[in-house]
Amino acid sequence: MIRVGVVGTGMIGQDHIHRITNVLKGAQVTAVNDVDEQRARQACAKEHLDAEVYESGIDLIQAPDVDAVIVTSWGPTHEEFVLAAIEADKPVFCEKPLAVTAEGCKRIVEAELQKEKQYVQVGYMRRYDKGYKALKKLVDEGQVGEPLVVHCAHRAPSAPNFSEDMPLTDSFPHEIDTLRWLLDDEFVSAQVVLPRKTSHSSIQDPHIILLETEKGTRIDAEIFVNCQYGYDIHCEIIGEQGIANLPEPASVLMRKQAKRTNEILVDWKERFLEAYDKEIQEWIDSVQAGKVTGPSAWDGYKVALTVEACVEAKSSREIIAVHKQEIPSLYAASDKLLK
Ligand code: NAD
Ligand code: ISE
Repeated sequence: MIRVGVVGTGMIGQDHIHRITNVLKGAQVTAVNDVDEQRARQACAKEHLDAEVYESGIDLIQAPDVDAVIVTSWGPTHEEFVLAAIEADKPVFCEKPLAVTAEGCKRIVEAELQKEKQYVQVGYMRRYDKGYKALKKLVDEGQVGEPLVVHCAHRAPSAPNFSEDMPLTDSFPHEIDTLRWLLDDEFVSAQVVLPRKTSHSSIQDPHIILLETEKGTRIDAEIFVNCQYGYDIHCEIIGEQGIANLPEPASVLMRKQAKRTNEILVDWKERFLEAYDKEIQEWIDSVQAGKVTGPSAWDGYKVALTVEACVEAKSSREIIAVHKQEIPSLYAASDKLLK
């Protein structure tokens, strides 16, 4: 049984604690920490857990009875905790973002390179979603031919706590990671187009992001985090031979009062429930096997480089190049395994 320590027991931290305790196999949460100690204690009580509550995340990471670490605290704290886990020789699952700057992600990559070992999995769960996996299989088999254009939309009902650039730094990273993986390609440039703003928010919303890849595929993505009507994720790949769409979540089609209706989910936790379960189960299995798989620190770094290009593109209104980086051999091997 893998003894897991969780740093950050907020919304998604509690969710992962719940799934490890009640749904998944092979691990148990034996240690927790949160800057809000009360929240850490409540998270344990909710799951009837007899876990030790640590005063600091670093103490938890260094504790001899913690085998592996989950970091689900606020984004700006991730880098410190991930570096501490690598230093302590412990596998670490870090929710997105790996770090809030590309420089921070690079420091994590360098720490792994120095140890010549991968410790980190980043929480890009869409790679574990059944629909995205089916889409990738189809693309890999060449069923729609070479992908030429991709249309994406990432819509959430409301995001009252978002600051100005968070649709780009907090929501869009999911598309960035998924598209690199789906297309087996890298981004070369980013442009951000700002449409008329919704009156339901004080920040710019929606955004349209245009990305270009090394192979020349063009992507347009609408990120609309106050769309009101639901949590709705779209991805349409236009290939040389045909078009492939991400499947919609299953939902009963109802005919009533002269209308045909389908429900639309409103909560991201529901939309990717199975994907989160699969993601964390595979992480536990990989920890047991002694070889971390899944989205790597390198993937987290590549996402951060693209996010930085998007933020600069938004403020400058120009097309901004995404920094090109050669993949170190440590990551090249595991990258192949994932594809
Ligand atoms: P949250 O605010 O609900 O929870 C974060 C918790 O971290 C809080 O309880 C806070 O007190 C704690 N915390 C902050 N600083 C800390 C520190 N230094 N040490 C220990 N605890 C600390 O936020 P959330 O929605 O759970 O998000 C957490 C992270 O997960 C974010 O990085 C977010 O982007 C990511 N996230 C990912 C997904 C996904 O779909 N993969 C979904 C939601 C959130
Ligand atoms: C949130 O942080 C997530 O990661 C969700 O998966 C995402 O869809 C949402 O837009 C983000 O705010």
